Amino acid sequence: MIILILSISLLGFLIVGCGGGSGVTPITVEVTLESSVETAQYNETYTLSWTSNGSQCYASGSWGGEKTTSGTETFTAKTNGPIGYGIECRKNNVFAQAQAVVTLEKDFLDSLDFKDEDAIEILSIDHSSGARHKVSSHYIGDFNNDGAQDTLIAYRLDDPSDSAEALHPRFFQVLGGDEVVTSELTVDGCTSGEMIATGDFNLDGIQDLVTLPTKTIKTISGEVVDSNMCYFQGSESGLDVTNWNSSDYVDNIWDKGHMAPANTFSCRY
Ligand SMILES: [Ca+2]
Ligand SMILES: [Ca+2]
Repeated sequence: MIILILSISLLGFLIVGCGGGSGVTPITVEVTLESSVETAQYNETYTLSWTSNGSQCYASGSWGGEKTTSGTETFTAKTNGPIGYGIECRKNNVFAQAQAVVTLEKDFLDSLDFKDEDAIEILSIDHSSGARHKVSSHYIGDFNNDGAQDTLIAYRLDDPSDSAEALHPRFFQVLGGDEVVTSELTVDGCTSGEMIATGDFNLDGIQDLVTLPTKTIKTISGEVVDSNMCYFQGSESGLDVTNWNSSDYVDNIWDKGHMAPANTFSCRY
């Protein structure tokens, strides 16, 4: 009997509720969100604009926080790929949402810069157009004993018009510290740029490097490289290659003094 009474009471409430709403204009909330561009290149700025008749708006997705009910906000493209922005506005308990997607495009050279900060170019390598190219190896260490990390980069080209360029890697040194110093190391005759080993070979307390001969990694075009060992001597001014001689450490050649057969490694010190 108690259950019956409660049911009747609920039914009565529902009828009153429906009847009372027929004369009230329902609240509607709208919001629009637009980007100034669909696609933005690296470091390009773009603007989001939004407007709503709601009383409060909140951002979601790649931005956040409470927003005014209409406004604009400018962004700088730093990452890569599609990036989504959402906004939700409300009045009382009625909500509306809008989204916008901007596709950011970024070259490989910019791929390490994710923040909206000034980027400093520390190395730029010019070569003939059309040549394939790659960083064949790199090594990080302290080459001048100043406590700051430095980098040696070996860079290979595959230029069909210049076989010497394809055979010999180029080397670039980046000395770290408060002021980054970049330079190309001219290592005439060096054909090894795939594997780098380190040690203090002359026992002066400063790290040295050596690129090792290899037959397993070739030039970009697939040519086997008859490679030698190329020494980079650490010094207070960075890696020093002035004393290196391409005929000192040679792989896969006849040694003049010992008549070693081909495919035998020969090292003269
Ligand atoms: Ca250093
Ligand atoms: Ca040394």
